[in-house]
Amino acid sequence: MVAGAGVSAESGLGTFRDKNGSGIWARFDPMKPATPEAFPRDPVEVHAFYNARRRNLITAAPNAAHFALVRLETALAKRRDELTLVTQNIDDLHERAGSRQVMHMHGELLKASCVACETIQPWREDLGLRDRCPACGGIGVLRPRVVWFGEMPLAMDEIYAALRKADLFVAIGTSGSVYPAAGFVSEARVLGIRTREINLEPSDNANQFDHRCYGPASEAVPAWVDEVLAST
Ligand code: BJW
Repeated sequence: MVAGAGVSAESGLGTFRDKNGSGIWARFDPMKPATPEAFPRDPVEVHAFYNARRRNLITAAPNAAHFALVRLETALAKRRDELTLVTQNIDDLHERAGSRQVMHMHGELLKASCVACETIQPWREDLGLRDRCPACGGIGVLRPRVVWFGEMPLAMDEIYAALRKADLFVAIGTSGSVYPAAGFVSEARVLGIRTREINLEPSDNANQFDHRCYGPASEAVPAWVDEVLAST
């Protein structure tokens, strides 16, 4: 399963390609800071963008979609089956809902990485140019532990290994516009795996899915989980 920003939208975290122009998304073009070139050019703005999102995340709460996926993971584990939950989201709402195994392919907002010594550490405060890396002591060398365009997403070997073993691939709340996640559905099809999209509206690659259901994640995900658990 691959999750996207739509899963956390009803927790108030916003999505990347929304056009409603509210909250932090009205103050920043969310795509501009998401490049490794933007950071050295304007670290103050990039830090401000992620600091605002980190503060928002800390006060947010998981929604019914996150909790339904915990229910699915737990039920599958009881019958020695497995849910591989890959998220493009950098929030920790799946973990806070109780998911035990989450692969964050685009990183985690509540971690910082050091560009000098490459140490990764938990980070819940605002991050800025005066912060010192607790590992190497360097100042101004910390960046959010997130994957920007042109950088290699995380855990790709594990993700492709899980995909090869899967009997169902589900994409939830993702626009299907950012690779490599957007390509998982075509890879699943080549492997003969059934595919399902759950979204508010058809994604960019909706026509590649065998099954599609549309509605807010807080309703559509619990309904689908009920369906899966009733049929097994
Ligand atoms: C709801 C809802 C509700 C709303 N209920 N649903 C072709 C092939 C392969 C790669 C490329 C390619 N062309 C270009 C590339 C490279 C590039 C790319 O994909 N660019 C595209 C713009 C085309 N990809 C990369 O660079 C990636 N790296 C890579 O490919 O490495 C290989 C490599 C390395 C080095 C050199 C060369 C190659 C890295 C991608 C990193 C993406 N990073 C970001 C920022 C992360 C940090 C942060 O959060 O700030 O990740 S960008 C942003 O987009 C973020 C997201 O995780 C990602 C995906 O967005 P998502 O989750 O789909 O959100 P939205 O907003 O797009 O969609 C929300 C959806 O929810 C919508 O469908 C709504 O309908 C729905 N929704 N409310 C249910 N209530």
